[in-house]
Amino acid sequence: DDRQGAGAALLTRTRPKRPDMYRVLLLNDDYTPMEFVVQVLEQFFNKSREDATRIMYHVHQTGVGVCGVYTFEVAETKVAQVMDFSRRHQHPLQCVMEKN
Ligand code: TYC
Repeated sequence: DDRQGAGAALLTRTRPKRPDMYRVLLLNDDYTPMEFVVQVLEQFFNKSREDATRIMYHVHQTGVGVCGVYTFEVAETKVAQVMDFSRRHQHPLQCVMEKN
């Protein structure tokens, strides 16, 4: 056991536990241009043109699609970046996160 001191023993874990993971999702709408969605997937989710196009069509056809799975803080940041980018371009594109 590598814990040291009462504080460490009582307040912390010896083994780091796997962090909760969150899916970041894009939602379909009738107005955001397909090319803009592909650009979002390339820029914020590091997708290739091919993967970005596949994900965009999946969202277009089913209503929702997974952009990636991240820890809470990273997922939160991605959602905020996409929502800000979409708002600035006056597109209604919605990006949300949900616990895995
Ligand atoms: N449905 C949009 C259109 O026909 C394209 C689109 C795809 C919008 C995915 C949002 O998350 C989205 N222009």
